[in-house]
Amino acid sequence: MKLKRKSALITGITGQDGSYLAEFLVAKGYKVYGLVRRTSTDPLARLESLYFSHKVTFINGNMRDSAALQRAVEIAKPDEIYNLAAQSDVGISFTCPEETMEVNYHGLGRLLYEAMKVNPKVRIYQASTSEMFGRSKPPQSEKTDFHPVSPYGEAKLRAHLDYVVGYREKHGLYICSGILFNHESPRRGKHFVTRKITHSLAKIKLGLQDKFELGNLEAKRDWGFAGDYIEAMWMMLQKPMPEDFVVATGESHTVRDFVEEAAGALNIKISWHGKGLRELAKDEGGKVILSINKSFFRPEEVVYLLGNSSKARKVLGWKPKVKFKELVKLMIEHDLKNLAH
Ligand code: G4F
Repeated sequence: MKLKRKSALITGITGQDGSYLAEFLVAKGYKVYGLVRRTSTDPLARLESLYFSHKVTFINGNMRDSAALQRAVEIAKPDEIYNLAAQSDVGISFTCPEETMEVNYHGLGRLLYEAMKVNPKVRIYQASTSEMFGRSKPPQSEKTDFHPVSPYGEAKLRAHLDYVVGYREKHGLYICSGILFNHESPRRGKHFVTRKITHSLAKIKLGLQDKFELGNLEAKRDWGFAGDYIEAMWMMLQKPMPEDFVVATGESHTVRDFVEEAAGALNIKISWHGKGLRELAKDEGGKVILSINKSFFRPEEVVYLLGNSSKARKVLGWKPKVKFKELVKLMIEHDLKNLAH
């Protein structure tokens, strides 16, 4: 007897995680549908091979539009939904708090309402985040209290409490939160700090740029590889009962460490000079390649994130494959290769 192919709907398919997840699910034999928001720049840049091979069905729409979400779930008739669409920039959430709440919180409410009408047994993955822990003391696990400090963290926490925990307990919906710590890759947007660093340093190495600017160098993040993390999303939805999981490497580094590792991977020897807003990094010839700009600091900062993912390792059998040094190296190699063309 031929088994029915599973259908998955991915919101946020055009982003870093969405593009890796779409490739992963296509390889597993899923029928994959992706919600695509209209933008003036090419939204499918990360998905070209899937687009031209017609392996994914793209559906126009966005998280603010109930009619579009209704149409998307009616077309996809999903067995699984991965809600990755978000205003995902923490810094921007301080200047656009309403938009952040609208998309990251109310958007999930609209999606659940439409999805449950089409298939009450649908399994839903919600992209929750370590930003919800905010000021909580590290290491952070599923048992740690939430203390978000940004509008982004607050919107994601409300979505987690009202729609993930709330709908699971009150309506018996199969929905899980993946509480993912920072995850990066060559597909990361250049406004996030890791890709900003690798892309800027690769340009400096090739003589295409003189210097770049950063904000807080002392913030600590638990950085993993996005390609590893999307597998955990899928694993969560294969369990008989829905549960929430922290996904992290268990290793934390400062932004400064990331700069040093990336410079090292390019054979740029850097030295630090000065303090605070006047701090600079110079190359071995004494040229300033990095300075601090106050405008990249946030009104409130999450100082230290370090995840304890022992539950995901034990219950899902998940573990990260790419370590910090390897992650930096693969991002640097990608940027160097692309820029050299
Ligand atoms: O790369 P970031 O912008 O990532 P952030 O704020 O940690 O958020 C990312 O990870 C979250 C998971 O914890 C996701 F939920 C979220 O959607 C996003 O993917 O900043 C990392 C750190 C911050 O402490 C920031 O203040 O880098 C610091 N930083 C220093 N200079 C900078 C810069 N961040 C950015 N974006 N640009 C800078 O010039």
